[in-house]
Amino acid sequence: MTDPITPVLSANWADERAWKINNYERTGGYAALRRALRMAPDEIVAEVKDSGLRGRGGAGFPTGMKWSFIPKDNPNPKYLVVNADESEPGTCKDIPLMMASPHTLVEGVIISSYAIGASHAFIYVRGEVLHVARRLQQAVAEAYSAGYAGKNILGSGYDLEVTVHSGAGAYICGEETALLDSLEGRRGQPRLRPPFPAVAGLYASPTVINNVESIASVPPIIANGPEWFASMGTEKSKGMTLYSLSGHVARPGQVEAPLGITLRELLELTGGMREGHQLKFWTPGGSSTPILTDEHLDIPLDYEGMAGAGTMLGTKALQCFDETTSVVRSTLRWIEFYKHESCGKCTPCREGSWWLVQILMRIEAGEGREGDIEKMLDLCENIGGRSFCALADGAVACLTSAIKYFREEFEQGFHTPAWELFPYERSALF
Ligand code: L3W
Repeated sequence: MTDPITPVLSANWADERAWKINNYERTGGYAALRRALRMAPDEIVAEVKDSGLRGRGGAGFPTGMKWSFIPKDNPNPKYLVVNADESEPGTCKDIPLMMASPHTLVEGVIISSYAIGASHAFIYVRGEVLHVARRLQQAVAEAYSAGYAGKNILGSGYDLEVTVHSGAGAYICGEETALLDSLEGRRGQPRLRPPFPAVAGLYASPTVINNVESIASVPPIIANGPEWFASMGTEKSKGMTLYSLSGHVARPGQVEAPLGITLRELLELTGGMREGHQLKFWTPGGSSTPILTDEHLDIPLDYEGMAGAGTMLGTKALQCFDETTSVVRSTLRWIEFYKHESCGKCTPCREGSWWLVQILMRIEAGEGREGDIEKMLDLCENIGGRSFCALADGAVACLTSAIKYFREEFEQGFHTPAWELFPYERSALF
């Protein structure tokens, strides 16, 4: 049994050549695929279900259950789509994974496609990260040459095409249905769900869309068995996972640890906050998840623990801010991001995020007006839950939670600019 802190996904990241197929094979790579091809597809789905793996892209939906939604009697081709459009602020786990060990993902793609009966798999990579797309293309080409992809994979009779597709740099295309529109050659905008992609996805055919980390978790599950994976983590949040640690911490970067670890424990493992400073607030899953404070340091980083604290585990992007940070300015920066990235399809998100930026800008400048906080909260109520996709919910989550914990800082913005209250930040800016 693996020690709960022994890395799984990042096990070979220290090897600078781990991305070459022969190095990956040397450390047991593609053994899981060989095992999988001897199994019936349904057995693989059952193993993934039994492992308790939940989607690592933000929502935590059970992966095996999602796979089992693919209708068996639908005559259309089935597709697997990997969401590699990592763009959530603070989130930096899939890109390092694909750079360090692209074959972990490629092997996961082939096993997962076989399990759901897909004939074609697409890896949709964020447009800005050309180096990642190149690395994946090379890995996919190596997999074809080795007989792991293409026709009659390892003599099994199973055929699979794998395509790496680069996006054009829009955050919204990380939303699964906007991603499908983009992949089909259209402007990426969310579709109404249901139907969910599992029933009508790419080209209106049954499609499984999973995050990079979810698919990369499949080979170790098939190699070591579902009980091994389920032995790590907590009762309902199983396995090891990648956390992105950033902000005012001593050692930012990716940390692999079990679900259910606390931020206090993670900070102890990684050297804590930068010297002489204390944690003020943090995000559990990037800026789309409500912020937390130092009161929440001991809450388990799992789906249940974070829901109990009124937030979401999300992408596990732990952005930590110390006492030198203006919460007003951070919130403004985040909402400017959502305003910029709103696809414009839904009025509450498109217009509401613009209005929030206007009000936050004056509060940041110390020119807030009486009633501005109530106005923002009212706007948030009319944005969240009133759009096609979760971008709108994400846009307001940071603001409502910031007001909940730091209302007085917003009120100070009625008379004092944030740069006077937090002079350190000003010197950092200019
Ligand atoms: C079939 C049903 N399938 C649900 C599937 C659904 C999807 C998955 C989860 O948002 C979150 C969001 C961001 N039949 C189904 C079904 N499904 N019911 O399950 O669905 P859902 O709607 O719960 O979430 P979502 O729309 O996938 C994801 C949060 O993640 N987030 C942002 C992440 C950003 C990135 C990025 O940068 N690329 O990942 C951060 O926390 O706010 O709440 O597959 O089809 N009955």
